Amino acid sequence: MRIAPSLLAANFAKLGKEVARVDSSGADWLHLDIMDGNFVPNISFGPAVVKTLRPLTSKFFDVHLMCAKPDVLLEPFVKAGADQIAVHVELGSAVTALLWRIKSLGVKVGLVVNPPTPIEQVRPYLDKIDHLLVMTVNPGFGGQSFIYETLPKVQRAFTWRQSRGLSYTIGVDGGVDFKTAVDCAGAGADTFISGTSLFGQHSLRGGVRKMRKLVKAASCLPANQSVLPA
Ligand code: S6P
Ligand code: MG
Repeated sequence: MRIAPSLLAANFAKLGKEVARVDSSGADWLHLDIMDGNFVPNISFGPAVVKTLRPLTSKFFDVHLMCAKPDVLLEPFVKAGADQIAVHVELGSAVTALLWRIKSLGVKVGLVVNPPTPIEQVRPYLDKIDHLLVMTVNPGFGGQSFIYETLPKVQRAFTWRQSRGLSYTIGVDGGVDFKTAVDCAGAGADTFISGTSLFGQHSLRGGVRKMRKLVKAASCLPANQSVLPA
């Protein structure tokens, strides 16, 4: 069970303080959204910013690349301190090489699937990844409403993991709040990316604690069983 605040919803005017807030929040990962203005219609930040944040926390840096040409960015993000890098399955024929490259750089390997993309497209890669991220909004902007039609994908990912004896984590990203996180946990998600909802709490620590408690109670996994260490 992992709770991952998404930095995209932080106050960028005081990014260092926001990372310190995450550091003391009890969250497991810090989710970092990288947008290139091409794969998605928005731009966020790059490896230079991540590098400046790395000394501020020992939290697991989960880098979500929403980029049309992520190959040139992999090494810079690893050097900047990424612990995991996730690329989109929508990149098609480039995906196999990207997953191998991420692994060869010594960080965990993530694969992301957008709402309109059939979940079957991730199937050939499941034994090559550490993390599967199901987008629950169309990526590009924080603060969007959760798309409920994506939940069956989480259920399929959960079933495939069990039936094939695999151990990838199953994340959900977009519109994840205290209600939708519970619905995702019931469908099989174990990793909850939340931007607007968590950063909107007066106490980030309180928000993380509340979300963890709710998703634990709704989880598909027995209380004593975790897929991977947090
Ligand atoms: C969605 C965005 C996601 C982010 C986002 C979630 O457009 O690209 O990948 O992780 O920060 O934010 P929120 O506000 O929906 O929880
Ligand atoms: Mg994201």
